[in-house]
Amino acid sequence: MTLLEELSWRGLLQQQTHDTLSDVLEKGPMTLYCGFDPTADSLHVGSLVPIIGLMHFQRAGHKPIVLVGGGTGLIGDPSFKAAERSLLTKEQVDENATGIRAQLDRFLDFEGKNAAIMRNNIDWLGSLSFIDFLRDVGKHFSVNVMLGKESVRQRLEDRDHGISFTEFTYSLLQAYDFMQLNGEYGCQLQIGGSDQWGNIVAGMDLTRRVNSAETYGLTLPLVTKSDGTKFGKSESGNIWLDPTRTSPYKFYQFWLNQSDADAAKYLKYFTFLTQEMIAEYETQIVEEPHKRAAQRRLAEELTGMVHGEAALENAIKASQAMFGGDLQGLDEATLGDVFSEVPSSTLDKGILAGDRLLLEVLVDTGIFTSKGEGRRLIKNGGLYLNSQRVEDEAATLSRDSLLTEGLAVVRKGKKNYHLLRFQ
Ligand code: 545
Repeated sequence: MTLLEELSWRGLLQQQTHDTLSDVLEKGPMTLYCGFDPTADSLHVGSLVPIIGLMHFQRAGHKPIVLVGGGTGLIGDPSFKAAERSLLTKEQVDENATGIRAQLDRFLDFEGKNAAIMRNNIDWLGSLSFIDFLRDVGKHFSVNVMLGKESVRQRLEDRDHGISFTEFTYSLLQAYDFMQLNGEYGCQLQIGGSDQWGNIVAGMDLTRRVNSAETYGLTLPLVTKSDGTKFGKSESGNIWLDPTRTSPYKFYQFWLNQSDADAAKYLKYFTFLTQEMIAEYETQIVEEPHKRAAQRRLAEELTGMVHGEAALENAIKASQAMFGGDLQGLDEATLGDVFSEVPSSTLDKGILAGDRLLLEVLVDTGIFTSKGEGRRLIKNGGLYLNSQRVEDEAATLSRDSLLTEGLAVVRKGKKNYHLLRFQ
């Protein structure tokens, strides 16, 4: 199967500028690029599609360039954006660029025969002179054509949400990058989400005019959800790749919670599983949907790829915690995450001196309405402290009752959790 056939069955091929692109790609290694503007200090799950696109190209022997938009990020891409954005400070863009550089670094191989390259466009855009830019670049662009671009149509029609000269010029900068990378590395292809079509074509035009070189463009789909809500968000906001913003547990849960209608599509988009394996998951979604095998695999592949194996193990363990799984070894942050919606009580650490009956403390915190209720539950084997069954109604509370530095988890029966926080 050719690379583009592979991208096509996965649903990753939105548009291409030339039907001959596949033939050219099959003839030999091509250098290609995709750009990421540092508009935040972390990438989110939406950025994964083009990243995985670059990975497919690299696996097929082509040479990917990851471009961090330290220059373009100072301007802001207006493509399909409803309103003008406020400028970020130079310090902010710089800081963000450092963050996303480190993230992008993990997905591609920067060594070997077709080693990936990472560049920042501030290196060439930062020193452009305005007069030279207007003479050497601007002259090649027709404002008439630019006014006809779908990506800025809304902004031109709606005076209340107009577009500044600054944002309107954005696509010239992205075009300049393609020309630059074509000159410096012989880069012949730019890929991006479908919102990038106009910018990609602008770069091809400029590269043809200035470098007399033929280049190509390819777009990938923007990820949608079958229920029409926005992909990449949970109740608590964006799903980021940065583990301090979205914990690996939350990240794992995000994928685990995808609907049956989306699970197979996302396995094709986001994993490298073969067509046969995904077909098996498709069958399982129909025949045994309650097992959620496809979602589980999706969550495992993505959490492993983005956060590594250790974080994946931890996320799986944390995901079992709510269902009676072992709690030992989970750190306080993860436990806080897992039990974020469970009632909790805050107690003084002094209470851990060793002479207070657990039973009494649980009555004081309202977990039991009476000692009698507590005794009955212990007799029936239904009280758990940190996933250990409490056998003795005379058990006292001590430092050993803690699961972590300041947490203990009480479980009544199968599913009734209560968190004890010690301060
Ligand atoms: C800049 C200079 C270039 C080539 C491309 C660019 C960036 C491009 C753009 N891309 C988007 C983006 O989002 C912010 C990233 C998260 C911090 O704005 N003008 O930078 C997204 N891109 C990935 C996909 C995209 C696109 O990074 O192309 O379509 C999302 O799927 O929106 O020379």
